[in-house]
Amino acid sequence: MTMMEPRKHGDASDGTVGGRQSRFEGSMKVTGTATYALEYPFENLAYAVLIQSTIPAGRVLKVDISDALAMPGVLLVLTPEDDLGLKLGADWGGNKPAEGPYYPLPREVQFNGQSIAAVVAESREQATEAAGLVRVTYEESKYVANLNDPNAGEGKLMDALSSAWGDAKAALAASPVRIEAEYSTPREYHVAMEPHGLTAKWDGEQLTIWEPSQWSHGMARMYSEWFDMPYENVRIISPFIGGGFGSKGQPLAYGAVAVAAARKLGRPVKLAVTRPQNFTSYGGRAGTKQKIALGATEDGILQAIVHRGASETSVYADWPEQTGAATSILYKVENFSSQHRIVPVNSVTPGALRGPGKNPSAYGIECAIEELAYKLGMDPLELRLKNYADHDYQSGKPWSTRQLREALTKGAEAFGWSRRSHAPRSMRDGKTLIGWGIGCGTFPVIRAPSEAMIRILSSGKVEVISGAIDMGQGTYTILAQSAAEVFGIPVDQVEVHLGDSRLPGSAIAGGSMLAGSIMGAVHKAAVAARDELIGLALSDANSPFRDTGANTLNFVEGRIAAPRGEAPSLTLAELMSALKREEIEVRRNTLPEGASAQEQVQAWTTMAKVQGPTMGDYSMHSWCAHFAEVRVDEDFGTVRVSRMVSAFDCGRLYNPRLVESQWRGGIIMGIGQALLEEGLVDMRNGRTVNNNVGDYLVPTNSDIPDLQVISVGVPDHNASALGGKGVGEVGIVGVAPAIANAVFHATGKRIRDLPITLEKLL
Ligand code: MCN
Ligand code: MOS
Repeated sequence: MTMMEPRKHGDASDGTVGGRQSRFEGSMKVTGTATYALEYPFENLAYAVLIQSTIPAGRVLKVDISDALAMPGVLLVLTPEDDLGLKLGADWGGNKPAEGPYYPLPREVQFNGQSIAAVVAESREQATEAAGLVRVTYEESKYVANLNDPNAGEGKLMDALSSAWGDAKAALAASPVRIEAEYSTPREYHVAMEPHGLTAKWDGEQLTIWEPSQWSHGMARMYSEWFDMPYENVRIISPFIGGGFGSKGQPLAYGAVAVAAARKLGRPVKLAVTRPQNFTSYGGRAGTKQKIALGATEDGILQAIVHRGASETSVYADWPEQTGAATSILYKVENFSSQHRIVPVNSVTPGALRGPGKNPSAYGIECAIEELAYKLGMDPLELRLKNYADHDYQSGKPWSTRQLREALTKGAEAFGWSRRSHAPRSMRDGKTLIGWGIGCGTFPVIRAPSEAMIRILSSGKVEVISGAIDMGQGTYTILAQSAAEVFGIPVDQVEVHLGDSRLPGSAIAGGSMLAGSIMGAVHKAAVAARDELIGLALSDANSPFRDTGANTLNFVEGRIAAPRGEAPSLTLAELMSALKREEIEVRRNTLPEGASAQEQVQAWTTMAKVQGPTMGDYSMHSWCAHFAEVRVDEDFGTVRVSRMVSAFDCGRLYNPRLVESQWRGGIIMGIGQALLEEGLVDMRNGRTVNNNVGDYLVPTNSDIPDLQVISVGVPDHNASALGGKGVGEVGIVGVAPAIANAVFHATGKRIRDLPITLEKLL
């Protein structure tokens, strides 16, 4: 089928790479037959419940557990008194800290909502009841509630995340047109539908953990280090995940507690983190602040960008939410200076949340660029095109591919941008103010080595086997498409097995790096398996192809044939039977030839071999341009997003149906970020006040208008083996500024701190 022919759902070509195959596991999920981590049945299961600190900083002086222990069914109460015998583990990068013990239930309290004790009982109800009877006495100390706390301080300058070229200060001072503004974003949370938790089970020296995971191998490695045991002895099982968005990439303190309790009791232990506890058991997106100054000529040529940003981190670990990440690569600018600081506060260490860094960064620069457009009296689309970056000014490297100009122009055309009238408050529908705004986004192409196994079975089925993760983004489906294409078979003849650290190694489902990485490995393994089969078919005495004189075979429409039809065509099953083969199994990885076993384990279990976007000759990123229309009620200040058009360059799309759904998912989260989401901190005690899905607002169906998404990408073979760039995160990046810019256009009010709520507008 050529590109020009329309594809209907269900076409045979839907099952090849580039086809619109629906998600395989979709029907299992909606009919309830997909088993999630906490749904597996176990005999003799015990239930653990966490107890979290109620002060922001200090020390646990005493934990009185006598009443709890006396409750029926209670098996164990763990407190800071208990040495669980754990060791510190290495970080994501595999960097080992100094040797030392690890206390998942520490005596030192570093934030409100830190796990400090746990109760294990015969039932969850009994454990919960008993947990309420544990009495903790603290010694409180001084704390910093959040970035806005007067005691927060300047923080620490992150040199590695700061960059400069030209002379930004001088160029800014000399610029005839300047704007300067400060933007801020609050703490934001993942709120995945499936809360965190696990079941841990020991069988002698073997540990099995059923836990939702974005990275089965990395998590197995971290658990093995905590429990000081061989990596091979830990198994993470995670075939289905109810959303991760960055929160399920590593084991967390509660995981260590459950595994330790299971070891102590000699029973499997299940620990379900409650929804409120989810808000402090791991970090969401850090609160950020950034000041941006832009200088330009009268006709809108950017002369300088000066950027100073900060994000909050915890008092015990550094997590930078890099506010300058997109600032440095979106526009052509000869004079640039950006610095990022991290400010320790008493919260759980923040973490990766869809589009980390790029997301708040794009919020700042994309609002600032429109502020400049209004100051210049220039169409913000024209200003963006005028300052289009022909190469990466930060690294000095050429773009591998950058269809951002096409995204801007095609997006504008589909949106009807040319019908806009420039002046704020100039478009209305009765009492409703209408505004239009643009926000560009970007996300780097990140790559990691991966491994895959292909098995051709005598039944003619082809199995794809990898420890990679599908948390809803589509890994099962695209891998089946990849193998189906190589073997020329219908996609339902392929079976994909994922989500188990015992299976071949894989990149993390994170940093939008999995699809490109694992597709490369599966493609390589499938081609190698096909080649092995061809070799057998041409040489085996029992093969009908042996005497054809052909030197290869064609795999088309489910049949294998010699190129000039010198022999009858066979199905895979018929050929396997002719060859008297039960199975052909091939394992391949994308590491350099000859990588040692140790290097292989390091590649799957740490970030040591991950490649950033500018490590080669090119600068490689995905790009997008969002066009938002808002309708603002003039009397009440309520904002509705009424329409969005978003155009993307993510290279080649392995499955456009799934990609569109990824993009829409990101855009929906971006709408939430713009209008609803805000982790509220009680300044009196550092507590997250709205720690539930009733009070921490995320968008629902009625908040989401028609979202038109357009692909303007071209295959990028520098970025990945099959030409795709990252998809999963770029969709959220640039949405919030597009909406903030539209709100300004509608109302003439510039809201620089998210979310844009009605009280800020009135
Ligand atoms: N894809 C494609 N063509 C490409 C690239 C990707 O068809 N060129 C499609 C595939 O269906 C692939 C999906 O997009 O499965 C995502 O691919 P990729 O961009 O490589 O991202 P990852 O597989 O690494 O997934 C992680 C990414 C991240 S980092 C977050 S955060 C996020 C996201 O995916 N979390 C998600 N999307 C999510 N979607 C769901 N349903 N749930 C989450 O938690
Ligand atoms: Mo995504 S935030 O990198 O898991």
